[in-house]
Amino acid sequence: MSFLNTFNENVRKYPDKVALEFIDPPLQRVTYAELDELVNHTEGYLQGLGLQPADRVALQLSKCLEFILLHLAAIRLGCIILPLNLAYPPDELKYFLEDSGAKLFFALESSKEKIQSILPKLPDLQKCVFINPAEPDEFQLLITDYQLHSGFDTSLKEHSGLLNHQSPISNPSDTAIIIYTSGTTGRPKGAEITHGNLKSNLDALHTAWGWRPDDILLHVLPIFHVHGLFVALHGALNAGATTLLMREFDARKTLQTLVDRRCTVFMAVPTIHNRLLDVPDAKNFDLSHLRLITSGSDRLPDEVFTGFQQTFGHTLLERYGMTETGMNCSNPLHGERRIGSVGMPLPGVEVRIVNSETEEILLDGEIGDVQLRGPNVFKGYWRQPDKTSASFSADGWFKTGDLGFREKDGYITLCGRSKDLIISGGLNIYPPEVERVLMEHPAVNACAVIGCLDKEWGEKVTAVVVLNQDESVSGEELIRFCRERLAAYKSPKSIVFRNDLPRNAMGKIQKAELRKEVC
Ligand code: MCA
Repeated sequence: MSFLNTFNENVRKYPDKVALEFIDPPLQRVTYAELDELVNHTEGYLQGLGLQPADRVALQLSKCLEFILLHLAAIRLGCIILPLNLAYPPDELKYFLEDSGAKLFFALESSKEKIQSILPKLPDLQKCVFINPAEPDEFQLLITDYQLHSGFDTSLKEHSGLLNHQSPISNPSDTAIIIYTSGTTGRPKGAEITHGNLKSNLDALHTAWGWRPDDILLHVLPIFHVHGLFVALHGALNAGATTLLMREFDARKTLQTLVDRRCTVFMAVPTIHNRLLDVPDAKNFDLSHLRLITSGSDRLPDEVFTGFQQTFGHTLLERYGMTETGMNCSNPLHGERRIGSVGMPLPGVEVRIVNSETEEILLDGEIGDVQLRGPNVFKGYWRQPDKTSASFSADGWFKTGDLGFREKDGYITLCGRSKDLIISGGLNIYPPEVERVLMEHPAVNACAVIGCLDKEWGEKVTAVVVLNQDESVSGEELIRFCRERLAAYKSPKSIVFRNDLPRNAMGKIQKAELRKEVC
């Protein structure tokens, strides 16, 4: 049982149809049959390297064909994929590789110098392969040449027919992917997402959004997150649709491509939608042929929702998801897409709103903690049973950390978070992680990291800092200090110095108060 079974069927049904096309250099285009053949070769290459089912394979690559081939091939082999954000600096990267016990690591040739020093410190890592996506022939050579020497014969597979190509995975509870998420305490934790999670969520979205084989998706998101990888890329491959991939997001080029290539589906985060609205002649791009434009990963501001209606005549479809659960709720494809609401639970997903303290189920309209149950909910945090059980209620519901309410007609509206979390440009940032780094600076006595509302990013990471007596340090230096130790998107965009921080009687910093004063 794997989402790849549907992909395999699509290879048989639409062999000559374009599956993937990279629309910026290096330009690459592969049909379903070609993609399948390349994945076969890659699978042989990985097998030749000695990979076994359940081995972890880490990918810290840009958006490139090599990433997709390695991802699909490793999953076919029953391995566990670890997609890693390119923004992670060596310190963070070392933690992810070590914690997951990755056996094989694919990284960018351009990162070689930066990351080489951490590699010998990783006891489980057997091999690191550097990839240069600017030279696609090198990878082709790697996977084909390797097989010539390893004796793995993919042609046998091809002769046996694509139809017979079945994923070895049969257990839906097997982990397919680990994605690291930070938390309010301790180091980031790896969310184990199973084959069953992926498949059930894909099926639910396929129906809810009416995916069609003649869809053309313009894909502008990174592929190391749930949104770009599972919702967009898997969604299109599962439907037998065509995906046009833009390696780096560019607002004008996005609008131009949506028009020129007659795309039918587009998915993005609010920051990207906002940038499309900011293109000076946005109104001149006729997007009327698109059948679906979705928004997720962060709250969709009302002005972006209405701006899209006014500028493009499109009502954005807002949906709600999380790394641990995939997609939970969606506004309807047909029917009212309600401003400010994330819509209704997807088929198979149950949502309940409970009182934070008593876990008593609340009435419609009452605000409480959002909890979820369903086949989309992850298996647990990698090797962290305590954190796993803490994230579920006693009767097995996943605690999202979001606050919300249900309307009488079933629509869910989110209205805050019980977790200390900032979302910037669709990326989650946990303040304690940034605070921990700031506290390592010798001049810092106390600090609090908060998200200030921001038109571009949704929320802007802001650090409020109290310095030790007689110490001085500039905001720029503190930002630089953070950027050396944290991904740049997590590092504060501004630093505010204060003599003290507002605290309650227990000594806990009152962030709500601080937000009112500083933002
Ligand atoms: C880039 N920068 C950011 C962010 N992205 N700062 C804060 N928040 C961000 N999200 C900073 C860089 O560090 C850099 O700083 C400067 O902005 C420009 O970097 P660049 O890479 O050129 O940025 P960009 O191309 O303009 O990227 C903005 C973006 C990107 C296109 C909005 O962040 C993006 O693709 N976001 C989508 C993330 C996503 O897919 N999230 C889904 C997670 P400097 O110049 O100072 O070095 S999955 C999820 O959330 C759940 C499951 C769900 O429901 O989907």
